[in-house]
Amino acid sequence: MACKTSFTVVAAIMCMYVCSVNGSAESYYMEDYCTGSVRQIHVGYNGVMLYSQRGAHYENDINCTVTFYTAEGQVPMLISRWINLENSYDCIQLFDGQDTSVLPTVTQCHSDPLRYFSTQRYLTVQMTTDDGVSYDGFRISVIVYGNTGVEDQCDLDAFHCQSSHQCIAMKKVCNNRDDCRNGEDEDIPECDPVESWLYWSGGQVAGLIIGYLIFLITVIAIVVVVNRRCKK
Ligand SMILES: [Ca+2]
Ligand SMILES: [Ca+2]
Repeated sequence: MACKTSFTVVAAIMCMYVCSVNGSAESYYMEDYCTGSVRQIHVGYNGVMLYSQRGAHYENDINCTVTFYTAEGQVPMLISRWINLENSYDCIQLFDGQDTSVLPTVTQCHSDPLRYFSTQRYLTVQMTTDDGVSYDGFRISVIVYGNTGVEDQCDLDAFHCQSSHQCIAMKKVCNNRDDCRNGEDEDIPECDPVESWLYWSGGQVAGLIIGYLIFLITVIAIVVVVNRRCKK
């Protein structure tokens, strides 16, 4: 019976790992949206990741635009994980709408953290660069929030707990403690431990491969130990 229980636990851990990887946010790259026509990406429960490019540095002389949209009654929220742009020359612009026909709500040509709630279900992101000097760009999370017409009163370096209208420091997001009254700061895709681990491991593909290898070795070691004990 003990052996059966042990194998069930191993199987459950495997399932949890695979499910958590499959359930993490999908990745998109600004460099795929530079051909002129605005493209739209649906933001579902898991949120999405937006990178400037796949390689080490973004291209010069680009003008790329992508629009995120949510279901009715929800708004996209954008949080930068890191930004590295050539100061004053390479820029991100945010348009509160489904294209760039409205005036940009945010124009950022530097590497400060970026956080923005749209006021309705569309949010358009544009990246433009000049003809010289490129850095490593950005990684931005786009997640779904519940209500339209959000008035975000928090500072740029704070996290808005939407249901309780609290502002908490960004360092309290994903720290395994509920700092928002309803725990929203621990309930966003960024808090997924696998996702965070991949980020800190320094590269998505490398992180994914190393993560799977470590996981497989761990499972094999557990199976071997359990097997030996069962034979005794
Ligand atoms: Ca540049
Ligand atoms: Ca927290």
